[in-house]
Amino acid sequence: MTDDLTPFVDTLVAAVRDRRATSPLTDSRELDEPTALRVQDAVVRARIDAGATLVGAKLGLTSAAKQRQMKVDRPLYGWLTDDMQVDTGAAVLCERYIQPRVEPEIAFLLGRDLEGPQVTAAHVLAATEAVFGAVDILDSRYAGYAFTFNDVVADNASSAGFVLGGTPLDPYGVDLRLTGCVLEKNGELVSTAAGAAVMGHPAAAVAWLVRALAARGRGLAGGQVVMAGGLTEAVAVAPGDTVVATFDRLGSVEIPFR
Ligand code: 0L1
Ligand code: MG
Repeated sequence: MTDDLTPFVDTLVAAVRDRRATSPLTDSRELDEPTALRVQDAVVRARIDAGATLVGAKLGLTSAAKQRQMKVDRPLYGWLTDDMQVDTGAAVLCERYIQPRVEPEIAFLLGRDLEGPQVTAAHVLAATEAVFGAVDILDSRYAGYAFTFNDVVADNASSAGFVLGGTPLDPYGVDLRLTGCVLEKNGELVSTAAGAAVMGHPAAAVAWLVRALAARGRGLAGGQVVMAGGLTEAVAVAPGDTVVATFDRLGSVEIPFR
């Protein structure tokens, strides 16, 4: 990390630590995508240096619903660490976050390494040990989720938490394009979607990630979890809310927020 990126990294690390939103990095300086990715790497490295373990990756902005909501027209990715994982049904303290939102996703547990510029959805399915219904807990470090694409890349794709459901399936035992999902908050229906909302097939989204990583000489490792991106718009949560995401055949994920 060159010295000139250190203020960016420090700003984002402090925002997470202090649970205080900051203004977009691009308010103070231009930030291109390669530089934003270097900031992302350094932010994740800081988390690992503080004791966390890298356990996977997440895609963001892979559905039209999410792209419309965030006014961004292409996908991005970030990284997951073990301290972000929450058990389904466990209460989540909102005070851990700045402005939490949730969105239902399909997650992949890789059984073996995946890398290369030609990887397709078929390769992803062949390398997958199990698929899960999941919920992504987002927490932009930028006030009001107001950011440019490169700002949110630098902010590790708003990564903050993730919950895997309790009914994993063999990826060949389910047509993920057709996997329906119902998102409810406090017993009220919020939105519905099917797996195809994510780049036509959630495994196609993971393949996109593998190809994007290959362009940087990287890949995914067996044992890692990959969240394929929000099927619906993200929903804000506050203490007292309970969110339930119910997936066809993959069970449900419930999160009581305190
Ligand atoms: O999981 C995501 O879709 C993250 C994308 C970043 C934009 C956001 O914070 O919603
Ligand atoms: Mg997400």
